[in-house]
Amino acid sequence: MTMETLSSSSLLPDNVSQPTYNRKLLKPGIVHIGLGAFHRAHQAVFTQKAIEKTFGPWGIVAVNLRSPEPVKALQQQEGLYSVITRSADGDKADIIGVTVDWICAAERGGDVIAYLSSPDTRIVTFTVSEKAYGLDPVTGGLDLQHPAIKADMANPHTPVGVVGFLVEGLVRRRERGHLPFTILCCDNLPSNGHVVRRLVLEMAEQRDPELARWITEEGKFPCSMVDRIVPAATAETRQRAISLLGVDDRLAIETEPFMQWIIEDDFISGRPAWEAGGAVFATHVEPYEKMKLRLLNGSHTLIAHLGILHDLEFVRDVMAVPEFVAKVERHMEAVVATLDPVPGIDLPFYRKQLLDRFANPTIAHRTEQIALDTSQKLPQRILSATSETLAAGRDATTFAYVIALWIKSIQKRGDLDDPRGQEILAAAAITDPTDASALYFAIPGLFPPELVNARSWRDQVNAELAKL
Ligand code: CS2
Repeated sequence: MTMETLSSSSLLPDNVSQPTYNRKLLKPGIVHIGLGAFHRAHQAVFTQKAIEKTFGPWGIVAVNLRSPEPVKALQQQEGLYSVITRSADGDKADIIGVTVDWICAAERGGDVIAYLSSPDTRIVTFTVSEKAYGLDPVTGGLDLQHPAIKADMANPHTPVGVVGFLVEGLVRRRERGHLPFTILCCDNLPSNGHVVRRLVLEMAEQRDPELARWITEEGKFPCSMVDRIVPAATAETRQRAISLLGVDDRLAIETEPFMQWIIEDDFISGRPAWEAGGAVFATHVEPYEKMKLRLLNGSHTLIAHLGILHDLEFVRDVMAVPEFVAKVERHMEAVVATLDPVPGIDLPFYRKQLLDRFANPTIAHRTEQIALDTSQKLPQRILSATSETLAAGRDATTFAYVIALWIKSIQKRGDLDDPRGQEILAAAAITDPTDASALYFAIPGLFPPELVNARSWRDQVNAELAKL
């Protein structure tokens, strides 16, 4: 049996579901860039639920920028894969069928541009990770030294990066008299729509100020907050899929039951009924983003480095140590003081729910996975909350503790998977006995100036380091 025959089989066990719509009638309407685990368990699942409720032309064209592997697997499985939801109640698998085409951009960039130019494409979503945007942390604009930005400025018709593809797609649409597509960022960045809008406009301005004016007038970049814990798949995931489905699914992933998507309802040419999957449409998404980035992702960063220091492989292992849970709770307490009220959210309940999600014994979320690219994650998860806490005259020890954990985990491992890894490792190689974190604070743009100048908070970082 293949995924294809499985998806139309009438003999599925109760804990396996298949798409309830006719896949053959599904037309492409969304291009998604970044075919990672997160997209497969989040936007694709919401889109399937939307189509099941209200059928429409919202098939997804899945684009991976560099690696051809997931694209090949999708091709072999005719766009089908399974999402295994794990909880104390047991495992269940949903076969997802909303993906209607698949492209590796590094191999067939022209086909990506053809889709982006088509009036049938009404929305472009993307999950490419923080480091892929070419965002200068100091200016908030384009980092002209970023490899993808450099390449796309030099060769705009054959883009390699996400901003380059968006701009080239918009150029073609304008030439053909089509409206722009709605640009919907699904990465963990604060005000993610505004961030991407600025990057797209800056690149467009370099190409043609008229193009930038057109995008300013016609373009839409709704902000969105995305949430679901989706660990990278392992050999065990694949084995679990075989026992649930009876089929070897190369793209199977496993995740938790919780999923959340808060979206600014600002689309140019319609959208799927994502609310069918529980998405919430809001006028202002920023309060939700801030809450999630600081409480969930900020705690994740704390847990990840704490875990690495204590040789704990998974988030759940850290959460099994009461002393470490107390550190997470202390952190959340300090973070909550930086948040405005979030409409419809009971923050004490949200916090409690997070502790339970982190502790989920069926989810194997590696601390090393979360520790990847920490330099790109600190600003929105830790540093902005630190600056606000200090400005309000409150205690910021927990934030100093997270920085100390990060520094200590780098020193422990001696290597680092991070776009600023070389500079950071150079800082880790020498320790000034009078100011142990000094060289980290000297790395340009890593910490905002108000924290570089916060002498007593930096002393706290050193004090935490000494304790570790
Ligand atoms: C994690 C996130 O890897 C990480 O940095 O903090 O991927 C996290 O699991 C998701 O944002 C949850 O929605």
